[in-house]
Amino acid sequence: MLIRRPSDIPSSEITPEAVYRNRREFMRGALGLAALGLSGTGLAEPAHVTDESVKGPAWLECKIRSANTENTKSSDILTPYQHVTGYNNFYEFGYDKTDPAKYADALRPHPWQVEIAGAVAKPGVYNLEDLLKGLDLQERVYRLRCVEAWSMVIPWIGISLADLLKRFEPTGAAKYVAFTTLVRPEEMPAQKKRLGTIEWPYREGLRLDEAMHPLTLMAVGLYGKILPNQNGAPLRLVVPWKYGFKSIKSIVKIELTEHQPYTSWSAIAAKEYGFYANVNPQVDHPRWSQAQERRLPSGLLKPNIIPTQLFNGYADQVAQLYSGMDLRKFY
Ligand SMILES: Nc1nc2c(c(=O)[nH]1)N[C@H]1C(S)=C(S)[C@@H](COP(=O)(O)O)O[C@H]1N2
Ligand SMILES: [Mo]
Repeated sequence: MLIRRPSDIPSSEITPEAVYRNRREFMRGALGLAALGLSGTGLAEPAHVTDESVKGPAWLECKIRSANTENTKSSDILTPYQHVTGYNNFYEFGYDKTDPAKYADALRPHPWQVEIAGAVAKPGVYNLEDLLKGLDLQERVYRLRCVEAWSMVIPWIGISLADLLKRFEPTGAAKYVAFTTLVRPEEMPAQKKRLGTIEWPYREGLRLDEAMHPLTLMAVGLYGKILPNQNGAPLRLVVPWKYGFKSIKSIVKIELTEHQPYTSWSAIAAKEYGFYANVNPQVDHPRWSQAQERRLPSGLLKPNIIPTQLFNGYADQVAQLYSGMDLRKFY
C-alpha cells in the first residue's frame, strides 16, 4: 500500500493509541490501525503485513516472522510506523528528514555481504544469510534519541551483536569494534556530492564491552517487517543508550580493532560529537541543551516535549560500563 507523508495524515490517525500490551494488540493497534487508516476497534486478526513496498528474500521474511517476542515489553507508546519510516537521518540520501523515504528505494539491499575483519579468528566476507544462520531473531522495543533532541520508540527485530561477534571469535587484541556503511553513489545520491560534511563511507565504532552488551542489537526489521531501506536495510546497529548517530545503517564491514576507530561525526566536529555519545541530559551539546527532547509525533499544538533521561533511561543496565569515567570529558 501507499505510505502517505506524515503531513498528509490527519492527527486523529497518527495519535498513537496503542500502548504496548502484547504482540497481538501491538500488531493490531500500532500497525493495523495506523497503516490501514482505521480508527476504533473491530479488527479480528492482527494486520501483519501492511507495507507492501518493503519486500525481501523469502528466507529473511520467514526468519522475521519467527522472531522471539518474549522480550518485547515497554511502557512507552510506540511511534507510529509512518514517522519511524518517514522522518529519518540517512545522509547518504540527502540532508532533509524526508529525503531518505523519498530516495532510498534506489538502494539494493539484496544480495548483501558483510566483511568481518581485524582481530578475529575467523575473518571473511559473509553473505547476510550465512551471517544470520543459526541466530534467533528477537523483537525489542527501544527508545531512539537523536542528538538533535527528538526521539522515537521503535519495535526493532534483530540479533544481539554479542551473539554475532562471538561467531567470529574475537582475539585478545580486540578492544573496539568499527562499523562501515555501504558506498554506492549510483544508489546513494548524496555520495556523489563533493560538497558535504561527511567523508564517505559513514563510519562508527563502539568499545568492545559496549558492543557485547546485551542491549546492543543488529536490526534487520522493524514493526514485524523487513527493515525499510531508509532505516538502514538490510543490517543496522541499534545502541539505545547512545545518541542516534552511533546506530550506523546499511553495514558492509565490521572490524575488531585494538585502537579507538575513526568515527564520522567526531571527525567532522570533535567538540560537538564525541566517541561515546551516551545520552546525557546534564551534558549539553555546545549549540543546544540536551535536557529535553521532542517525542515524535510532535506538532505545533502538541509538541510532546519530555525530559531526557540519563543513558536514555537504560542507566540500570549500562551505567556500570562507565564507572569511574568523567562523562563530561568522555561525551
Ligand atoms: N550510514 C548512516 N547511518 C546513520 C545515519 C546516516 O546519516 N548514515 N544517521 C544516524 C542518525 S543521526 C540517526 S538519528 C539515526 C536515525 O535512524 P532512523 O532514521 O532509523 O530513525 O541513524 C543514524 N545512522
Ligand atoms: Mo541523529
